[in-house]
Amino acid sequence: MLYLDELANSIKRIQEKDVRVCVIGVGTIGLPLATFLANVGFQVTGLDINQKRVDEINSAKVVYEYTDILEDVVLKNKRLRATINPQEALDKTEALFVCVPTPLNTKKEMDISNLLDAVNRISPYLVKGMTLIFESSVAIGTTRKVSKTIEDLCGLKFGTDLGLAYCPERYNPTPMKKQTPDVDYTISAKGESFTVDRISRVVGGIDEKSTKITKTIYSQFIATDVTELSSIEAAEATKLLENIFRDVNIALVNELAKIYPKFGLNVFEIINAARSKPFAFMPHYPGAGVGGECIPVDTWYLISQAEELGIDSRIMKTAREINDSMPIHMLTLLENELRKHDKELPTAKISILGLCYKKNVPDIRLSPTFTIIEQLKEKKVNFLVCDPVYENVEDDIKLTPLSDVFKDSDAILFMTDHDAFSSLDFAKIKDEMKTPVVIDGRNFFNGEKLNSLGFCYKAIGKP
Ligand code: SAJ
Repeated sequence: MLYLDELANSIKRIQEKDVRVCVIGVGTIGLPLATFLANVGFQVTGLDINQKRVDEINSAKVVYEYTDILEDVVLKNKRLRATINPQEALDKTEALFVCVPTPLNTKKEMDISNLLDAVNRISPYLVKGMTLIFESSVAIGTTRKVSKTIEDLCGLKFGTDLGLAYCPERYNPTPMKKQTPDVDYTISAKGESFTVDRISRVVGGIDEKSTKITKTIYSQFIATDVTELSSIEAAEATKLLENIFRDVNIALVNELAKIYPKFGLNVFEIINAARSKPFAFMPHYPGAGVGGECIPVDTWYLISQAEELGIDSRIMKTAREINDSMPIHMLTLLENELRKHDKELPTAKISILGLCYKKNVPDIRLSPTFTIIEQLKEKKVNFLVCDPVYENVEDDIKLTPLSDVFKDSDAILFMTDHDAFSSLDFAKIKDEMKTPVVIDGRNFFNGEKLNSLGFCYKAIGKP
């Protein structure tokens, strides 16, 4: 088995793809990983608790950015199969990847119930020689803590019987088919798109052997680097830094977006000017809020840990506060504009464009739009939500088609900069609306053009 074999032999077998692997949790993070592992030749089993998801995978009917590769590995060469049965999934398996969600609980603490559930399901089937690799974002020290639970459950020891490593996911949620280059990254990446195989990774193991085995596996499908770190904790901390760095820098420009317009300055002009500096500046953009299961979550992991250490992490807390305030800032801009038309919010009808937390990505987790909806419901405001990118109907949010969302509306609240909103016929929309107010939360529209059409255009970060 991989971890107990001579390292050179294990590396050789990995390079020959003569190792069965299992990905536990084939959701947003796990399925792309399973797809790329199978695509380079590994026999892969995806283990999930959701039978519907398993069926979608086994019929390659999952709509996501790698559907074409999924069809190959599931239907053509049959190297990827999903199941809800842990015994079946771990049979003859030597490397296990754990990619289950680690959201926040209501007290903004890390919730590892999915991790513990996965651990309980697989522990009876763990055998000596297996290597476990965790990808889920976690607070520092969590992987080692969970490994102790596994040892108690299966009676085997990491670093003796089992290999253990942490290789944080760096999944870049991307739309189905790339319509526009990753604007954020254009400076350094020249419009390159960051697919799973083009995103370098870091890995930290319980020992050098675990690190080397893990690095070798990822290197089979990652075209760029896989950096070895000194410990599991170093890898956990790296992931947190990456996302907290983004959260704090977005908070900075969100704060500037409340200040600069008071000087009659457009913050986007300023950011793009600063961006012309060839070093030491990475552009981030203000907007209607920070959503998704990553950026607004990972920062709280470290805030809670710092608190336990008696350290008051003021920058991180303030960043969370500022980014969480942006939907409210949108509403303030809206109320001010409506008042210019002798309208008060409670009597207005609002058209919200965008439920997804990010451009062109069908994902509504922790979307800033939910804060808007909560506030409007509290104020008993009549509103409609439109999002052409999001299809799920299960949610209690009724989506209105683009063709009907503007009728008798008093204002458009623009929350998500989907490409699907880029060819709106504003001349026609103005005729449908009662009060032509537009609040742009994503620097998406040309304000002068809208004003020339008789709209009252107001945007985050602009005077
Ligand atoms: N946002 C801004 N201004 C910006 C960039 C983003 O307001 O300049 C907002 C977005 O609109 C969105 C939120 O922040 O609501 C998060 O978007 P994102 O693109 O920053 O992040 P995610 O959650 O889609 O993916 C992030 C990425 N992390 C980093 O870029 C450091 C991704 O690489 C990670 O793999 C992912 O988190 C994760 O899984 O951790």
